[in-house]
Amino acid sequence: MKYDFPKGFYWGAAASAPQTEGMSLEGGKAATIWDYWYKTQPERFFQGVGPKNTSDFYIQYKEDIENMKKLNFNSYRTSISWARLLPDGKNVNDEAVEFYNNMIDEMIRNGVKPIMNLFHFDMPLIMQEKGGWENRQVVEEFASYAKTAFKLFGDKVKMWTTFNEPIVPVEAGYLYNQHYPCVVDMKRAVQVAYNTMIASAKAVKEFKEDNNQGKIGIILNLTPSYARSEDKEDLKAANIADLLFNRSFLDPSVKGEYPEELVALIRENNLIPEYREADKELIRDNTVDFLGVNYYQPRRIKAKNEPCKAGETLMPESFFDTYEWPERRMNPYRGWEIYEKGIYDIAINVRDNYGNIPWFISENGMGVQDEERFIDETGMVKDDYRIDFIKEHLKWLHKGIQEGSNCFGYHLWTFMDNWSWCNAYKNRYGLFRVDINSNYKRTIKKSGLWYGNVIKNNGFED
Ligand code: BGP
Repeated sequence: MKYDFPKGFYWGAAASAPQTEGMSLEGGKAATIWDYWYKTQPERFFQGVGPKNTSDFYIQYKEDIENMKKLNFNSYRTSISWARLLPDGKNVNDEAVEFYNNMIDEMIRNGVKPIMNLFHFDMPLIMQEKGGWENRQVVEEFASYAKTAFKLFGDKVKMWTTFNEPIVPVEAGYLYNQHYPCVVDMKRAVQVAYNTMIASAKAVKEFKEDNNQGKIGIILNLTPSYARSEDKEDLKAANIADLLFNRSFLDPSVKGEYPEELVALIRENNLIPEYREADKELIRDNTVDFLGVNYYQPRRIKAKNEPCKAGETLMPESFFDTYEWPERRMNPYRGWEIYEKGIYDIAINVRDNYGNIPWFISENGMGVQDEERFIDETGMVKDDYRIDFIKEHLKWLHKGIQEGSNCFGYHLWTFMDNWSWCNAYKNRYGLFRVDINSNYKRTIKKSGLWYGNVIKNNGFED
């Protein structure tokens, strides 16, 4: 069967500044929470590898963009580093402006449309010292950073996104002790989520006021919640997980309001954050033009075996249990379930419940450990598993598009192996292998050649 994608489909890959640029304390850049956390607790990072050099994109971006062109990319998403652009929070760093201008120009010259994101988990340390997203002042600082970025690069960049996976700093930083500041407190987590949403709406407002000709969106990791059974209690539990992890950003970003059920849940549990009266209007009037969806895995949910005990610390899992679907297939390295149909379910959900807003897959990919095992005699990683992974997801995406979902692109995570937060270089995701022990040398993988052909043909046969 032939899988043809719509004309003008956006093909490419995604990355972020902190995971690829390197030069994390050079070029005038100030520290982020990652630089600070690594300095204070290097043992939290796989094999002690920190954010300092990451994948050397700051130096090698020209060759990288040429490689993108060789694979026929027509688009690429990365982010601007807030701490690089405004190291003291106020004054523009000229070196950063030069770097981002050069990078953007290089992309455009090579026919690769830049999609520029403003925040990818990389809170500047000086902002975290003020309380990070818990402090409303930081929301204002973010809006002014967004405005600066639009002014500086808006003539060339026509597609912007406010946040990548804004729920992740909430979960990882304020619930599950996975990212700095390693707080475990649901009340504070809700405040962080709420203020982040306000920050996104304010950035959209700045963008629109700037009379910018481009489009602005947000990138959300949507993890469909599948209930164990049709039993009322299982369905209720799955709905709560969906409200907390998906709809908490999806609804206000696209529909301009929080789901009533979510507000009720938050209220019943005394978690209402501090807010301002004008916020409602701000969210209502500043919805996004398009949506980026990162899809990696579903969530399998069942009703709680035992109800929470009084006095127990409140967590999302106070409302549901997760379970292992007996038929699941796993990516054992990352510990994530592989469920390709999830991408189709998202496509249909966006079509039916979110006004069929233009959207694209902004991340999807497979992280594999010890990929050197698969290097052949020519030095190429033979990553057939990655080709299969992409292919199977694309088939389901294709079906969603055939059925009318307004999806305009597919971006793989990621173009070249990059630094994955606490996992550092444990799991590799790239179309290019990066040798971190040898000047970050890039070598194309089998999946890179395959993907380049898919793009050339705007689809594939299988
Ligand atoms: C997403 C992030 C990316 C990237 C990816 C892979 O959640 O937006 O930054 O890291 O996941 O996940 P990981 O690096 O945790 O393996």
